[in-house]
Amino acid sequence: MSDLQITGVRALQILDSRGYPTVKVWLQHSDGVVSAASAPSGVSTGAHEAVELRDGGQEYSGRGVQKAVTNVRSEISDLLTSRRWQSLADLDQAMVGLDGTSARSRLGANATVAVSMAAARAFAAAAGTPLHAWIAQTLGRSGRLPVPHFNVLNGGRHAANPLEFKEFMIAPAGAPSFADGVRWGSDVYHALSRRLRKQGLTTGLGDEGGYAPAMDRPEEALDLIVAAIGDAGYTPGRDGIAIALDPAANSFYAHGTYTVGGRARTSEQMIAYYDKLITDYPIWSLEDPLAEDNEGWPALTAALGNRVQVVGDDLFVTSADRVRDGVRTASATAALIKPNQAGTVSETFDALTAAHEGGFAAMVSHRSGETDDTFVADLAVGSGCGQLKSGAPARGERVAKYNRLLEITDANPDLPYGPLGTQLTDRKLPHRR
Ligand code: 2PG
Ligand code: MG
Repeated sequence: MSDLQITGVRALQILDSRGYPTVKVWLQHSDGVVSAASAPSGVSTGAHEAVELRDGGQEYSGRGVQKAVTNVRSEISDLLTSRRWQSLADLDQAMVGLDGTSARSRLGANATVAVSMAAARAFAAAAGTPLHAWIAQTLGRSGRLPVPHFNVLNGGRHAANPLEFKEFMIAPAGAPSFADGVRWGSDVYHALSRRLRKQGLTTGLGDEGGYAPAMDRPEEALDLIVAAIGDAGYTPGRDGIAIALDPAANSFYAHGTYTVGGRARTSEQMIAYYDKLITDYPIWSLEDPLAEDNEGWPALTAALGNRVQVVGDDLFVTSADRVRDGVRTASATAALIKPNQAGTVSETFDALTAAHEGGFAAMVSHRSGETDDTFVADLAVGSGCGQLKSGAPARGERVAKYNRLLEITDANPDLPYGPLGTQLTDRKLPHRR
Protein backbone atom coordinates (compact mmCIF):
# COMPACT_ATOMS: atom_id res chain seq x y z
CA MET A 1 0.00 0.00 0.00
CA SER A 2 1.34 3.46 -0.93
CA ASP A 3 2.19 5.85 1.84
CA LEU A 4 1.30 9.52 1.69
CA GLN A 5 3.21 12.76 2.04
CA ILE A 6 0.93 15.76 2.51
CA THR A 7 2.61 18.99 1.48
CA GLY A 8 -0.17 21.54 1.76
CA VAL A 9 -3.54 21.98 3.50
CA ARG A 10 -6.30 24.43 2.62
CA ALA A 11 -9.65 24.87 4.34
CA LEU A 12 -12.60 27.14 3.69
CA GLN A 13 -16.05 27.88 5.05
CA ILE A 14 -18.53 27.13 2.24
CA LEU A 15 -22.34 26.76 2.18
CA ASP A 16 -24.27 23.50 2.30
CA SER A 17 -27.60 22.72 0.62
CA ARG A 18 -29.56 24.36 3.44
CA GLY A 19 -27.59 27.58 3.13
CA TYR A 20 -25.63 26.98 6.33
CA PRO A 21 -21.84 26.94 6.54
CA THR A 22 -19.80 23.78 6.33
CA VAL A 23 -16.11 22.89 6.02
CA LYS A 24 -14.28 22.18 2.76
CA VAL A 25 -10.72 20.87 2.84
CA TRP A 26 -8.04 20.47 0.14
CA LEU A 27 -4.94 18.35 0.70
CA GLN A 28 -1.96 18.69 -1.59
CA HIS A 29 0.14 15.56 -1.73
CA SER A 30 2.59 13.56 -3.78
CA ASP A 31 3.34 15.05 -7.22
CA GLY A 32 1.22 18.12 -6.56
CA VAL A 33 -2.09 16.24 -6.72
CA VAL A 34 -4.90 17.91 -4.75
CA SER A 35 -7.68 15.91 -3.06
CA ALA A 36 -10.70 17.72 -1.62
CA ALA A 37 -13.75 16.92 0.50
CA SER A 38 -16.64 18.73 2.19
CA ALA A 39 -18.36 17.85 5.46
CA PRO A 40 -22.08 17.04 5.37
CA SER A 41 -24.37 18.06 8.23
CA GLY A 42 -27.50 16.48 9.70
CA VAL A 43 -30.46 17.93 11.52
CA SER A 44 -32.01 14.87 13.10
CA THR A 45 -28.91 13.97 15.03
CA GLY A 46 -28.42 11.21 17.57
CA ALA A 47 -27.29 12.20 21.07
CA HIS A 48 -24.11 10.12 20.70
CA GLU A 49 -22.88 11.48 17.35
CA ALA A 50 -19.48 13.09 16.92
CA VAL A 51 -19.91 16.81 17.52
CA GLU A 52 -19.80 19.54 14.87
CA LEU A 53 -17.96 22.66 15.94
CA ARG A 54 -20.12 25.76 15.35
CA ASP A 55 -19.02 29.32 16.06
CA GLY A 56 -22.07 30.62 17.93
CA GLY A 57 -22.69 34.38 17.94
CA GLN A 58 -24.71 36.40 15.43
CA GLU A 59 -23.34 35.35 12.04
CA TYR A 60 -25.19 32.57 10.21
CA SER A 61 -27.48 32.15 13.26
CA GLY A 62 -24.49 30.90 15.21
CA ARG A 63 -23.83 28.13 12.67
CA GLY A 64 -20.56 29.46 11.23
CA VAL A 65 -17.65 27.01 11.05
CA GLN A 66 -14.69 29.42 11.08
CA LYS A 67 -13.31 27.84 14.25
CA ALA A 68 -13.32 24.40 12.62
CA VAL A 69 -11.69 25.88 9.50
CA THR A 70 -9.02 27.54 11.65
CA ASN A 71 -8.37 24.21 13.37
CA VAL A 72 -7.72 22.57 9.98
CA ARG A 73 -5.44 25.42 8.88
CA SER A 74 -3.40 25.37 12.08
CA GLU A 75 -3.17 22.32 14.38
CA ILE A 76 -4.42 19.72 11.92
CA SER A 77 -2.29 21.09 9.08
CA ASP A 78 0.80 20.97 11.31
CA LEU A 79 0.06 17.35 12.15
CA LEU A 80 -0.70 16.29 8.57
CA THR A 81 2.48 17.78 7.12
CA SER A 82 4.71 16.60 9.98
CA ARG A 83 5.42 13.12 8.57
CA ARG A 84 4.62 10.52 5.94
CA TRP A 85 1.47 8.50 6.59
CA GLN A 86 1.50 4.73 6.18
CA SER A 87 -2.27 4.34 6.17
CA LEU A 88 -5.51 6.28 6.61
CA ALA A 89 -6.05 4.49 9.94
CA ASP A 90 -2.69 5.81 11.07
CA LEU A 91 -3.56 9.40 10.03
CA ASP A 92 -7.09 9.27 11.51
CA GLN A 93 -5.81 7.88 14.78
CA ALA A 94 -3.28 10.70 15.07
CA MET A 95 -6.02 13.27 14.39
CA VAL A 96 -8.32 11.68 16.98
CA GLY A 97 -5.42 11.77 19.44
CA LEU A 98 -4.78 15.43 18.67
CA ASP A 99 -8.46 16.22 19.31
CA GLY A 100 -8.30 14.43 22.65
CA THR A 101 -12.07 14.34 23.30
CA SER A 102 -14.41 11.36 22.98
CA ALA A 103 -16.70 13.07 20.45
CA ARG A 104 -14.32 15.31 18.38
CA SER A 105 -15.76 18.34 20.14
CA ARG A 106 -12.47 20.24 20.44
CA LEU A 107 -11.33 20.25 16.79
CA GLY A 108 -14.85 19.59 15.48
CA ALA A 109 -16.09 16.46 13.71
CA ASN A 110 -16.89 18.70 10.73
CA ALA A 111 -13.15 19.47 10.53
CA THR A 112 -11.93 15.90 11.11
CA VAL A 113 -14.39 14.21 8.75
CA ALA A 114 -13.60 16.59 5.86
CA VAL A 115 -9.86 16.02 6.39
CA SER A 116 -10.32 12.28 6.67
CA MET A 117 -12.46 12.05 3.50
CA ALA A 118 -9.92 14.14 1.57
CA ALA A 119 -7.12 11.94 2.95
CA ALA A 120 -8.95 8.78 1.82
CA ARG A 121 -9.09 10.30 -1.68
CA ALA A 122 -5.41 11.13 -1.43
CA PHE A 123 -4.51 7.53 -0.50
CA ALA A 124 -6.64 6.25 -3.39
CA ALA A 125 -4.91 8.68 -5.77
CA ALA A 126 -1.49 7.65 -4.46
CA ALA A 127 -2.43 4.01 -5.07
CA GLY A 128 -3.65 4.90 -8.56
CA THR A 129 -7.12 3.42 -7.97
CA PRO A 130 -10.61 4.93 -7.95
CA LEU A 131 -11.89 5.75 -4.45
CA HIS A 132 -14.48 2.94 -4.42
CA ALA A 133 -11.86 0.36 -5.39
CA TRP A 134 -9.45 1.64 -2.74
CA ILE A 135 -12.24 1.41 -0.11
CA ALA A 136 -13.11 -2.15 -1.19
CA GLN A 137 -9.45 -3.12 -0.95
CA THR A 138 -8.99 -1.45 2.46
CA LEU A 139 -12.10 -3.14 3.85
CA GLY A 140 -11.39 -6.47 2.18
CA ARG A 141 -14.79 -6.48 0.50
CA SER A 142 -16.03 -6.87 -3.06
CA GLY A 143 -17.51 -3.83 -4.73
CA ARG A 144 -21.23 -3.71 -5.47
CA LEU A 145 -23.53 -1.05 -6.84
CA PRO A 146 -26.11 -0.16 -4.19
CA VAL A 147 -29.88 -0.14 -4.51
CA PRO A 148 -30.62 3.61 -4.37
CA HIS A 149 -33.19 4.61 -1.75
CA PHE A 150 -34.80 7.73 -3.18
CA ASN A 151 -36.45 9.91 -0.56
CA VAL A 152 -39.50 11.06 -2.52
CA LEU A 153 -41.69 12.41 0.28
CA ASN A 154 -40.31 14.40 3.21
CA GLY A 155 -41.77 15.14 6.64
CA GLY A 156 -40.48 15.41 10.19
CA ARG A 157 -37.57 17.77 10.70
CA HIS A 158 -36.91 17.92 6.94
CA ALA A 159 -40.15 19.67 6.00
CA ALA A 160 -42.65 22.22 7.26
CA ASN A 161 -45.67 19.94 6.77
CA PRO A 162 -47.42 18.27 9.75
CA LEU A 163 -46.21 14.75 8.82
CA GLU A 164 -44.19 13.33 11.72
CA PHE A 165 -42.48 10.53 9.74
CA LYS A 166 -39.36 12.05 8.21
CA GLU A 167 -38.49 10.00 5.11
CA PHE A 168 -40.57 7.99 2.66
CA MET A 169 -38.17 6.29 0.27
CA ILE A 170 -38.56 4.12 -2.83
CA ALA A 171 -36.02 1.37 -3.53
CA PRO A 172 -35.95 -0.12 -7.06
CA ALA A 173 -34.85 -3.52 -5.77
CA GLY A 174 -36.17 -5.34 -8.81
CA ALA A 175 -34.40 -3.15 -11.36
CA PRO A 176 -31.97 -5.12 -13.53
CA SER A 177 -29.19 -2.54 -13.11
CA PHE A 178 -28.27 0.61 -11.21
CA ALA A 179 -28.97 2.77 -14.26
CA ASP A 180 -32.41 1.19 -14.62
CA GLY A 181 -32.98 1.81 -10.90
CA VAL A 182 -32.24 5.50 -11.40
CA ARG A 183 -34.71 5.68 -14.29
CA TRP A 184 -37.38 3.87 -12.27
CA GLY A 185 -36.87 6.27 -9.37
CA SER A 186 -37.07 9.31 -11.61
CA ASP A 187 -40.25 7.99 -13.28
CA VAL A 188 -41.97 7.47 -9.92
CA TYR A 189 -40.79 10.86 -8.61
CA HIS A 190 -42.47 12.56 -11.57
CA ALA A 191 -45.59 10.37 -11.35
CA LEU A 192 -45.85 11.38 -7.71
CA SER A 193 -45.67 15.04 -8.68
CA ARG A 194 -48.58 14.53 -11.12
CA ARG A 195 -50.63 12.74 -8.42
CA LEU A 196 -50.02 15.53 -5.94
CA ARG A 197 -51.08 18.20 -8.43
CA LYS A 198 -54.18 16.22 -9.37
CA GLN A 199 -55.17 16.07 -5.72
CA GLY A 200 -54.57 19.77 -5.23
CA LEU A 201 -51.54 19.16 -3.02
CA THR A 202 -48.37 21.23 -3.15
CA THR A 203 -45.22 19.98 -4.89
CA GLY A 204 -42.92 22.12 -2.72
CA LEU A 205 -39.84 20.21 -1.58
CA GLY A 206 -38.33 19.21 1.74
CA ASP A 207 -34.64 19.30 2.63
CA GLU A 208 -33.74 16.09 0.80
CA GLY A 209 -35.60 16.93 -2.40
CA GLY A 210 -38.75 14.86 -1.75
CA TYR A 211 -42.16 16.49 -1.95
CA ALA A 212 -43.56 17.90 1.29
CA PRO A 213 -47.34 17.98 0.86
CA ALA A 214 -49.61 19.11 3.71
CA MET A 215 -50.75 15.83 5.28
CA ASP A 216 -50.30 14.27 8.67
CA ARG A 217 -51.02 10.54 8.39
CA PRO A 218 -48.25 8.25 7.11
CA GLU A 219 -50.94 6.18 5.36
CA GLU A 220 -51.84 9.14 3.13
CA ALA A 221 -48.21 9.43 2.03
CA LEU A 222 -47.90 5.67 1.51
CA ASP A 223 -51.13 5.48 -0.53
CA LEU A 224 -49.85 8.23 -2.81
CA ILE A 225 -46.46 6.58 -3.29
CA VAL A 226 -47.94 3.15 -4.05
CA ALA A 227 -50.30 4.80 -6.54
CA ALA A 228 -47.40 6.71 -8.15
CA ILE A 229 -45.38 3.48 -8.50
CA GLY A 230 -48.38 1.99 -10.35
CA ASP A 231 -48.88 5.13 -12.46
CA ALA A 232 -45.28 4.92 -13.63
CA GLY A 233 -45.88 1.31 -14.71
CA TYR A 234 -43.91 -0.50 -12.01
CA THR A 235 -44.86 -3.15 -9.44
CA PRO A 236 -44.87 -2.13 -5.78
CA GLY A 237 -42.76 -4.61 -3.79
CA ARG A 238 -39.38 -6.25 -3.66
CA ASP A 239 -39.57 -7.59 -7.20
CA GLY A 240 -40.20 -4.05 -8.38
CA ILE A 241 -40.08 -0.94 -6.24
CA ALA A 242 -40.13 -1.41 -2.47
CA ILE A 243 -40.69 1.27 0.15
CA ALA A 244 -38.31 2.20 2.98
CA LEU A 245 -39.23 4.46 5.88
CA ASP A 246 -37.14 6.55 8.22
CA PRO A 247 -39.69 7.79 10.75
CA ALA A 248 -36.78 9.22 12.85
CA ALA A 249 -38.82 8.53 15.96
CA ASN A 250 -36.70 10.66 18.31
CA SER A 251 -38.53 13.70 17.00
CA PHE A 252 -42.05 12.55 17.90
CA TYR A 253 -41.20 10.83 21.18
CA ALA A 254 -41.49 12.41 24.59
CA HIS A 255 -41.93 10.95 28.09
CA GLY A 256 -42.52 7.39 26.88
CA THR A 257 -45.11 8.40 24.26
CA TYR A 258 -44.97 8.57 20.46
CA THR A 259 -47.38 10.99 18.79
CA VAL A 260 -48.16 10.34 15.10
CA GLY A 261 -51.06 11.85 13.14
CA GLY A 262 -52.60 13.19 16.35
CA ARG A 263 -52.55 9.79 18.12
CA ALA A 264 -50.40 8.98 21.15
CA ARG A 265 -48.90 5.48 21.39
CA THR A 266 -46.62 3.52 23.72
CA SER A 267 -43.70 1.66 22.16
CA GLU A 268 -45.75 -1.59 22.20
CA GLN A 269 -48.52 0.21 20.37
CA MET A 270 -45.98 1.63 17.91
CA ILE A 271 -44.75 -1.91 17.18
CA ALA A 272 -48.35 -2.97 16.48
CA TYR A 273 -48.78 0.11 14.28
CA TYR A 274 -45.63 -0.70 12.26
CA ASP A 275 -46.83 -4.29 11.98
CA LYS A 276 -50.00 -3.00 10.34
CA LEU A 277 -48.10 -0.63 8.06
CA ILE A 278 -45.77 -3.36 6.78
CA THR A 279 -48.76 -5.66 6.28
CA ASP A 280 -50.67 -3.04 4.32
CA TYR A 281 -47.82 -1.55 2.29
CA PRO A 282 -44.76 -2.94 0.46
CA ILE A 283 -42.32 -1.65 3.09
CA TRP A 284 -39.02 -3.48 3.23
CA SER A 285 -36.91 -1.31 5.54
CA LEU A 286 -37.67 0.61 8.72
CA GLU A 287 -35.07 3.02 10.12
CA ASP A 288 -35.24 4.52 13.61
CA PRO A 289 -38.79 3.25 14.20
CA LEU A 290 -38.30 3.92 17.93
CA ALA A 291 -36.40 6.61 19.83
CA GLU A 292 -32.70 6.10 20.51
CA ASP A 293 -33.20 5.69 24.27
CA ASN A 294 -36.31 3.55 24.02
CA GLU A 295 -35.83 0.01 25.29
CA GLY A 296 -38.35 -1.41 22.83
CA TRP A 297 -35.83 -2.09 20.01
CA PRO A 298 -35.24 -5.81 20.78
CA ALA A 299 -39.02 -6.37 21.06
CA LEU A 300 -39.59 -4.58 17.77
CA THR A 301 -36.82 -6.56 16.07
CA ALA A 302 -38.20 -9.84 17.46
CA ALA A 303 -41.68 -8.95 16.22
CA LEU A 304 -40.86 -7.50 12.80
CA GLY A 305 -37.22 -8.28 12.01
CA ASN A 306 -38.03 -11.30 9.86
CA ARG A 307 -40.32 -9.21 7.66
CA VAL A 308 -38.44 -5.92 7.37
CA GLN A 309 -34.92 -4.68 7.74
CA VAL A 310 -34.71 -2.80 11.08
CA VAL A 311 -32.07 -0.06 10.73
CA GLY A 312 -30.43 1.77 13.62
CA ASP A 313 -29.34 5.31 12.78
CA ASP A 314 -29.63 7.57 15.84
CA LEU A 315 -29.36 4.34 17.83
CA PHE A 316 -25.92 3.35 16.50
CA VAL A 317 -24.55 6.70 15.19
CA THR A 318 -21.97 4.83 13.06
CA SER A 319 -20.12 3.70 16.18
CA ALA A 320 -18.55 0.21 16.07
CA ASP A 321 -19.12 -0.22 19.82
CA ARG A 322 -22.75 0.74 19.60
CA VAL A 323 -23.28 -1.54 16.57
CA ARG A 324 -21.69 -4.44 18.49
CA ASP A 325 -24.05 -3.70 21.41
CA GLY A 326 -26.94 -3.77 18.96
CA VAL A 327 -25.81 -7.15 17.64
CA ARG A 328 -25.48 -8.53 21.18
CA THR A 329 -28.94 -7.37 22.20
CA ALA A 330 -30.58 -8.11 18.80
CA SER A 331 -31.85 -4.54 18.75
CA ALA A 332 -31.93 -4.18 14.95
CA THR A 333 -30.86 -6.04 11.80
CA ALA A 334 -28.92 -3.25 10.06
CA ALA A 335 -26.84 -0.14 10.73
CA LEU A 336 -27.03 3.18 8.93
CA ILE A 337 -23.55 4.43 8.02
CA LYS A 338 -22.70 8.16 7.95
CA PRO A 339 -19.04 9.21 8.08
CA ASN A 340 -19.72 12.47 9.93
CA GLN A 341 -21.49 10.66 12.77
CA ALA A 342 -18.24 8.78 13.39
CA GLY A 343 -15.94 11.76 12.76
CA THR A 344 -13.37 9.97 10.59
CA VAL A 345 -13.45 7.54 7.66
CA SER A 346 -11.48 4.90 9.59
CA GLU A 347 -14.06 4.85 12.38
CA THR A 348 -16.74 4.59 9.68
CA PHE A 349 -14.90 1.53 8.34
CA ASP A 350 -14.85 0.10 11.88
CA ALA A 351 -18.63 0.47 12.14
CA LEU A 352 -19.08 -1.21 8.73
CA THR A 353 -16.85 -4.07 9.84
CA ALA A 354 -18.72 -4.43 13.14
CA ALA A 355 -22.01 -4.64 11.23
CA HIS A 356 -20.61 -7.18 8.77
CA GLU A 357 -19.06 -9.38 11.47
CA GLY A 358 -22.26 -9.26 13.52
CA GLY A 359 -24.40 -10.36 10.59
CA PHE A 360 -26.05 -6.96 10.27
CA ALA A 361 -26.78 -5.32 6.93
CA ALA A 362 -25.59 -1.77 6.34
CA MET A 363 -26.97 1.20 4.43
CA VAL A 364 -24.66 4.08 3.55
CA SER A 365 -26.27 7.51 3.91
CA HIS A 366 -25.93 11.17 3.04
CA ARG A 367 -27.00 13.89 5.50
CA SER A 368 -29.84 16.33 5.02
CA GLY A 369 -27.30 19.18 4.75
CA GLU A 370 -25.14 18.19 1.76
CA THR A 371 -22.72 19.56 -0.82
CA ASP A 372 -21.65 18.29 -4.23
CA ASP A 373 -19.22 15.90 -2.50
CA THR A 374 -19.85 12.33 -3.68
CA PHE A 375 -17.84 10.41 -1.08
CA VAL A 376 -20.81 8.32 0.11
CA ALA A 377 -21.39 6.99 -3.42
CA ASP A 378 -17.90 5.45 -3.47
CA LEU A 379 -18.31 4.30 0.13
CA ALA A 380 -21.53 2.47 -0.76
CA VAL A 381 -19.82 0.70 -3.67
CA GLY A 382 -16.55 -0.05 -1.88
CA SER A 383 -18.22 -1.40 1.26
CA GLY A 384 -20.30 -3.76 -0.87
CA CYS A 385 -23.26 -3.15 1.43
CA GLY A 386 -25.76 -2.95 -1.42
CA GLN A 387 -27.77 0.03 -0.15
CA LEU A 388 -27.44 3.82 -0.32
CA LYS A 389 -29.80 6.60 0.61
CA SER A 390 -29.00 9.97 -0.85
CA GLY A 391 -32.33 11.79 -1.11
CA ALA A 392 -34.62 12.36 -4.05
CA PRO A 393 -33.66 11.74 -7.68
CA ALA A 394 -33.58 15.55 -7.97
CA ARG A 395 -31.63 18.58 -6.62
CA GLY A 396 -27.93 19.00 -7.37
CA GLU A 397 -26.46 17.86 -4.08
CA ARG A 398 -28.61 14.68 -4.09
CA VAL A 399 -28.14 13.67 -7.73
CA ALA A 400 -24.38 14.31 -7.49
CA LYS A 401 -24.16 10.97 -5.64
CA TYR A 402 -26.44 9.09 -8.03
CA ASN A 403 -24.60 10.59 -11.01
CA ARG A 404 -21.26 9.48 -9.55
CA LEU A 405 -22.72 5.96 -9.33
CA LEU A 406 -23.77 6.17 -12.98
CA GLU A 407 -20.15 7.04 -13.81
CA ILE A 408 -18.89 4.11 -11.73
CA THR A 409 -21.43 1.84 -13.46
CA ASP A 410 -20.26 2.98 -16.87
CA ALA A 411 -16.59 2.47 -16.04
CA ASN A 412 -17.14 -0.91 -14.33
CA PRO A 413 -19.72 -2.88 -16.32
CA ASP A 414 -18.99 -6.04 -14.32
CA LEU A 415 -19.87 -4.64 -10.89
CA PRO A 416 -22.96 -6.44 -9.55
CA TYR A 417 -26.02 -4.39 -8.61
CA GLY A 418 -28.25 -4.92 -5.65
CA PRO A 419 -28.44 -5.91 -2.05
CA LEU A 420 -26.38 -8.62 -0.45
CA GLY A 421 -27.65 -12.02 0.50
CA THR A 422 -31.19 -12.45 1.62
CA GLN A 423 -32.00 -8.86 2.53
CA LEU A 424 -34.39 -8.22 -0.31
CA THR A 425 -34.87 -11.48 -2.09
CA ASP A 426 -35.71 -14.32 0.26
CA ARG A 427 -38.46 -12.83 2.31
CA LYS A 428 -41.81 -12.66 0.63
CA LEU A 429 -43.30 -9.27 1.06
CA PRO A 430 -46.92 -9.27 2.07
CA HIS A 431 -48.95 -6.34 0.90
CA ARG A 432 -52.56 -5.79 0.01
CA ARG A 433 -52.49 -2.87 -2.39
C1 2PG B 1 -31.24 10.54 8.68
C2 2PG B 1 -30.49 11.69 8.03
C3 2PG B 1 -30.28 11.54 6.56
P1 2PG B 1 -30.17 14.08 8.97
O1 2PG B 1 -31.90 10.69 9.69
O2 2PG B 1 -31.11 9.40 8.27
O3 2PG B 1 -31.45 11.35 5.84
O4 2PG B 1 -31.09 12.92 8.35
O5 2PG B 1 -28.98 14.18 8.11
O6 2PG B 1 -31.03 15.31 8.99
O7 2PG B 1 -29.82 13.66 10.37
MG1 MG C 1 -32.20 8.47 9.97
